[in-house]
Amino acid sequence: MTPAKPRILVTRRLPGPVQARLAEAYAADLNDADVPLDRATLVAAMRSYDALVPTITDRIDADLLTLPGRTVRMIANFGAGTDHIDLGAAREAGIIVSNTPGALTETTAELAILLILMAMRRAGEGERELRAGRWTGWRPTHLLGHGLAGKTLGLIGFGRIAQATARRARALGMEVQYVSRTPAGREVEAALGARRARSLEALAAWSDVVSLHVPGGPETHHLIDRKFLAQMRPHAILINTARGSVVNEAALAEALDSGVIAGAGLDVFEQEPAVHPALLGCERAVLLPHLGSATWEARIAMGMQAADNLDAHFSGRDVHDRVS
Ligand code: 8YV
Repeated sequence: MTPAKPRILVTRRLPGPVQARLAEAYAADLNDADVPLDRATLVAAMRSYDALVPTITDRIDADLLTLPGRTVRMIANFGAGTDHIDLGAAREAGIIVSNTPGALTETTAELAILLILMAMRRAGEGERELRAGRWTGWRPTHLLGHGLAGKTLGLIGFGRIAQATARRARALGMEVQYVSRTPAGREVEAALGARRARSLEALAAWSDVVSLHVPGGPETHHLIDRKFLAQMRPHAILINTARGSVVNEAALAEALDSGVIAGAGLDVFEQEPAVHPALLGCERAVLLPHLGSATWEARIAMGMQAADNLDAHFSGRDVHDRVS
């Protein structure tokens, strides 16, 4: 008799090739309707499946991870960020958690560059004006923005996505500086032409574009606050493709309205899918609905990486992307 396939729950609809692979290898319950799971469903799932494949829209907290009668032993997250999962509680409960770093690096860096260009060249304002029938024709001083060549990009965090963003920014003629807990190696700095800023304050004071690349969670909560924004240059812009919780959105909206900084490009928000109403009213903010990794290439690669992690776990091998 062949052993029963492990039972897995995939909490959101994933790209076809990923679902096909999971359905072939596992007794997989898929979510073709793609409705976010409610709490009661997640509670029931923790007590009936061997593994979950969740996404950022599932809040997997300590209560869920320590439920009596829990059967789930592995959580193969679809995504790199894991701030929606209580990793400490998972570790204590002996639940393996994995993520999908690497699969979305290039795609997310592309989106950071897209936001930089949109904000610096006022593309969102222009598109809104044109669609609203407010465009009165070409004129020499219409919607003037700033070019990137010779400007300085300040990266907060210097992991994979930040470095991929730096590489692209260099190709566009930008200088690159960064802050991170540990300095990058000499070779990395040399290859990217990047230098480490003395402090967050120094980075704010010397950047034309500040781009965020730190994980979410208590340690980075509201790292970008009123004080930081006041240290930025008045013509500078803030880009966030990391996590909404890193930015105090009320303070950012205030800084944009009062001209403390010139613009922002945001792909992530504190209370997704809700966006701070003051930001919605800011002409100089480019706002995207968390599209960082939204390419077929990245989303398929993320799913395949999550499947690799499941396969490793269920065949008794080390889980490569284990985070707890
Ligand atoms: C993902 C992301 O699409 O991977 C991440 O950390 O922020 C996104 O690009 C999302 O998290 C999927 O769960």
